[in-house]
Amino acid sequence: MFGKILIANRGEIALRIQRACREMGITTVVVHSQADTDAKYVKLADESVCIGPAQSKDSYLNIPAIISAAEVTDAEAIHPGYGFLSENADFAERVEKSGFVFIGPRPESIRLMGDKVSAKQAMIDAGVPTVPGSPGALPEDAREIVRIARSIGYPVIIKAAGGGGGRGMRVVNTEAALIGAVNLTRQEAQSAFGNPGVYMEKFLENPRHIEIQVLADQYRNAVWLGERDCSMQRRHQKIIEEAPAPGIPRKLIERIGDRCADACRKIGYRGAGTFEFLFENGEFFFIEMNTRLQVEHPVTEMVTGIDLVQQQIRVAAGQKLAFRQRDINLRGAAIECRVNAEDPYRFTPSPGRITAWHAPGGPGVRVDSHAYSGYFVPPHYDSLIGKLVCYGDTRAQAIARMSVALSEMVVEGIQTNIPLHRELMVDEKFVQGGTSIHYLEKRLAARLPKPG
Ligand code: MV4
Repeated sequence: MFGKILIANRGEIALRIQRACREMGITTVVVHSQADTDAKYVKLADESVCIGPAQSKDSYLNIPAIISAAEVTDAEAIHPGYGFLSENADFAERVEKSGFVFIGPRPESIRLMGDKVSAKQAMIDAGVPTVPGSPGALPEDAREIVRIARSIGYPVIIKAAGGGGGRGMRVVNTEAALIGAVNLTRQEAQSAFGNPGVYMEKFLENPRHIEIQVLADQYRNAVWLGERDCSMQRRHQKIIEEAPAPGIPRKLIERIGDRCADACRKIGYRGAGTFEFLFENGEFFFIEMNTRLQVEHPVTEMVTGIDLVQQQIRVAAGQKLAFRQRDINLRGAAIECRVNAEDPYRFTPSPGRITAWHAPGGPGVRVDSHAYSGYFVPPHYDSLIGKLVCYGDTRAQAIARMSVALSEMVVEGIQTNIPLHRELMVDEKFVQGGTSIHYLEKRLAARLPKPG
């Protein structure tokens, strides 16, 4: 096992990784920007290294500075967390070429999944169901593109091979609009991702977003750890996630989970990963695979009892998975509310000093946050300041615990989206479960503006 790990991230996930390391007796080095120097989680680490100014490109995305920090502190491995460099295959490669272990998949796996066309082909080859669409990237020839769209049937969606997470996509409803849309998406893809490749899929109008968590070691052992429903989102930003996904028959989930674990074995995947699916009319359709730890990993931890960060570290150190699929028991229900420093009505960021912070507690309540009374939320990064995660024997109990937790929680000095979460915990459709990816935006549009 490693003696020392460098954490190449910030905020709640830097603290989450630090906790996992301490529990395992591993020393931690945290790298930080000038904006994060005084944060308590930075002081709490065994060592810290300032790697540059506040702007992410000069610090958390500064590959040479991070590798130098690992060299001067004698770290053995680097955990990238989520966001920043976590899905950068070149970073993973440079980490390994410099003699450190990258706590994540092999660079080739990151690259395979980073190109959404090759990712989809890999899933087709592995027997994972995908959205009906073009065989690979679209050709240049306009007549050929028209023919493909006719065979799929309108509406279709054009997606950039280099995109993902909602970037670089365009819905097309009619043949008249097709070629213009393809050309525009190509141009945007070229300038945003340096890759003009685009592909076409049937556009699913009202799906849910369901994802499967997987974990694999380097010896082709792979398991799936249940699903998460991440349909409650706004502009591709998830705000509530839960496990299990309400109302989906276990048999269907088990079938898709087994396909995902098979796919991991087939491609020689190592580490934690997430298969993203759209779920509509009782069917799963693969869209993308994320090759990192995700923000919402705690809901999976709560229903499986498995510490995903510790497992990532173990498999990165070359250990074999200590359990098989039959050892994994999914129990109860868990819900996560992302607490963001933002205006709960206009969604504009609300950085600044937190003057009062009271975190809730009690049975089945977990708070993953680096915030505290007196903490300054810097304006340079993501607005996530914490995650409130509640577990119950049933979904109803998890919701009840979340409602109580939200009622106890106090954050003063900045605005947060806690009022929105309080509303959603008593929302009839949320309580019923199974809403689509469009539900939150529709509900927000119908919401009365803040009084005053
Ligand atoms: C789709 C889709 C409908 N049909 N693909 C958006 C994020 C990216 N991961 C894929 N996305 C979508 N792909 C087909 N064929 C609808 C979306 C989509 C979406 C997906 C998941 C969660 C939220 C979403 C919000 C809008 C659109």
